[in-house]
Amino acid sequence: MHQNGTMTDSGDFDAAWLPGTAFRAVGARRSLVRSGPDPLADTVRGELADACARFGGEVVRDGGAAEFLLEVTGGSPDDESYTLRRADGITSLTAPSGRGLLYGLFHVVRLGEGAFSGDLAPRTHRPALATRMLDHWDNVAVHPVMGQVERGYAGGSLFWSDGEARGDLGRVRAYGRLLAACGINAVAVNNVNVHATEARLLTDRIGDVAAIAGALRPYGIRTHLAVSFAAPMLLGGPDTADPLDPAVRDWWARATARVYEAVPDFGGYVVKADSEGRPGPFAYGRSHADGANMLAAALEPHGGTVHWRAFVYDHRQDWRDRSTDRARAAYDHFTPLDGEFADNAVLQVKHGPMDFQVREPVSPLIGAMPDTRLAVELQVTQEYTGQQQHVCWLGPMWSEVLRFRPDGEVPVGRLADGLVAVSNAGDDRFWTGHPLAQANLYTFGRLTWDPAADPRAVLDEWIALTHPDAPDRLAGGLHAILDGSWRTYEKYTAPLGVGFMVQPGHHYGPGVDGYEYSPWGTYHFADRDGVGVDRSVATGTGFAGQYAEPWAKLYESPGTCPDELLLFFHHVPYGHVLHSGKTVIQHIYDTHFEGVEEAEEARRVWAGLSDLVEPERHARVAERFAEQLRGAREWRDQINSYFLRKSGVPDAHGRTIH
Ligand code: GCV
Repeated sequence: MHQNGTMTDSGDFDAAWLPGTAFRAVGARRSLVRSGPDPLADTVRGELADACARFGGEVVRDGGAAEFLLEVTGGSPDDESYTLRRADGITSLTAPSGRGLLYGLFHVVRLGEGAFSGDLAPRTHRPALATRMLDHWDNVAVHPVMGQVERGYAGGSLFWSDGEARGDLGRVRAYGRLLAACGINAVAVNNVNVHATEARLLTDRIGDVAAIAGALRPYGIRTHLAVSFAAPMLLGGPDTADPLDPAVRDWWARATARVYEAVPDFGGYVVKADSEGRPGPFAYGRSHADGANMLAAALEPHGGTVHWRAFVYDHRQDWRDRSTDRARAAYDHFTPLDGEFADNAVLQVKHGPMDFQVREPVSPLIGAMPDTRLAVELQVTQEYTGQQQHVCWLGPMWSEVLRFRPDGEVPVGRLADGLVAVSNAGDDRFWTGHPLAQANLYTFGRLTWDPAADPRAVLDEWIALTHPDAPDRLAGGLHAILDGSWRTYEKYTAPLGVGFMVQPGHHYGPGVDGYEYSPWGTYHFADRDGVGVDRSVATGTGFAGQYAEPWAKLYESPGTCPDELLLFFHHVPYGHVLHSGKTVIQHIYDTHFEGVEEAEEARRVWAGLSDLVEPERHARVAERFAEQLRGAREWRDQINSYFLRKSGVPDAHGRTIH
C-alpha cells in the first residue's frame, strides 16, 4: 500500500474509486444484514464481509449486537431508494429492495467515519432518473477501421476480444461494482453500429450476453443489446425488415422471447437506424415510430425497453447546399412523431444537435416531444475532447446540459427518463487510459443519480474515494488540474462553438478544413471575411427557430447569442466584437495562447504531486501530459495560423504565430 492508500488492490487492474481503504469505516464495525432471499442483499453481505476481513469488524447473525444495521424492508424489487439514519449509536440503512440496500452501502462508504458519529436524521435517497445507462461501442470482432472498440481510448473491450467473449468475467464483475458505486444500473454491451458478428449476439451467441449479464447482475445492472434493424434478414429470417410485415414482427417476437429465456432480466434493445448508413424503416417507407414500436411490441411482454436513437441525418451532404443543416435533422425527423411511440420505447437524443463537440447548444429536440419518453445521450469516451490523451473533465459541461431549461422552466435533468453515455472504459489497467479520465466515468454516474448535483462536489467525492487519506495538497492539485480542464481544452481547439476542425476519420488533432467540403454536414465556412454557420431564421438555415423561447430569440441575433456559441449560430466578420469586448479574431488568438499556458500549468501541478501519487499512476499521467502539451501547441499553431492567413489581421499583442 502506498502511503496515500491509492495503490491498486488487485495485481491486474486499478481499484479506481473503490480501493479497499475506502471501506475502512464500514469494515471496522459489527454489521447485521436482515433480508429475505435477495441476491443483491447477498452482494451487500459479501461486500461487508470483505471489508470486515480487512479492517477487523464482523458481520453478525440476527440477534447479535451491531452498530451498523442494514435491512431490506420489502416492496418493489425495482425500488432503488434507501433511507439512512443514525441514533443511539446505531447507523441504520433500510431499503425496500436489495438494490436500494446496495446503493445505500456505497453511500455509507462515501461518508466514511461520518456515517458512524453523532446522529443522522432519517433521510431517504432515490435516483432522479430510472435509467442510468452506459453504452459500449464495443465490437465483438475487430473491425478493420474502428478496431475492437469504436472510439475507444482505453485498450480493448471489457467484454470481447478478437471475435470471442472474454473468459475473464472477474473484470466485468469489478466493472459492475464500480458502476453500481456511482449509480449506473444498465449497460449495453455492443456497438450501435452492429456489424455481422455482433448481429448474432441476438440469436446463436446470446449465451455470451447471458454470461456478461450474470457478472453484472449482482451489482444491480441490467444488460442491454444493440441490434441491427435488418436482423431478420441477416439472421435467416424473412427477406425484409419492414416493421409492418407480420412475418418480420413475428420473427422479432420469437427472437426476443429466446433472449429472455437466456437473460430473464434483459433490459432491452438499443437501435441506430437510418443513421450513417445503418438500415432502418425508411427503406420501407415506414416511420421511425413504426420501427421502434415493432421492437417495443416484441419486448413488451417481457418488461423490456427499446432505446431508439434520434441521431438521424443526411451524411451525404453537399457543402455548396447551404439550406441543408445537419443540426436541424433530428428535430425535423422526430417532432412530427411525438405521441406515436409506444410506452416502452425511449427516444435517445444526443445532448447537442451535432455530435459531442466540446461546445454545442443543447439539442432543441430535448423538450420538444412532451409525449415521448426521452433519454439524453452524453459521451464519456473523449472522441472529440482529447481521446483520453488530454485531461478534460466533462462534469461542468454535462451539468450545464442537465441544468438547461428548454422551456425556460423545467431543466433537462428533470425532463428525461434516462441518461445514457458512451463509456470510456476498456481493458486498460487504469480502466480509462488516462487515469484522470476515471473522474469522467464517476461523474457521469453520479449525475445520472442526481442531475442537479454540483459537479465540483462530485469531483470531491471522486478524489476522496480514489485517494483516501489524501492530504489537502493532493486534493487541491487535482482540483487545479481538473476543474477548468474542459474550458482549457475548448480554448485551444475549435473556437466559439464552431465545432469539428479535427482530422477526419480518427478525429484526433487539428484539421481546420478536415471536414470542410466533406459530405458529413460539419462546416465552419471560414473565408477571408468571416467564419461561422448562419443558423438564424432571418437569413440562415432556420435552426435557431427550433428552440422554444427564451432561447429562439436569444440565439437568433449575434447581438444576444452567448459568445461561446456565436459561431454555431452565426457567420460573422473577424472584426465582430464579442460581449467580452474582444474581436472574434483576437479572441481566437488569445484563447489559443491561454489554452496552451493553462495546459502547461496543469502539467506543472501534476509534476509537483509526484510524492503523493503512486509511481505507476503518476508516470502514466505524466506521459499523457507530454502528449497533451504537444497536441495543444499543434492546435494553437494550426488554428492561429489558419485564421491569420485567412483574415490577414495580425495579433494585437504581436506574438509569433507559427
Ligand atoms: C458509433 C459519431 C462517431 C461514430 C458513432 C456515431 C454515433 O459519428 O464518430 O463513431 O458511431 O457518432 O453516435 O452513432
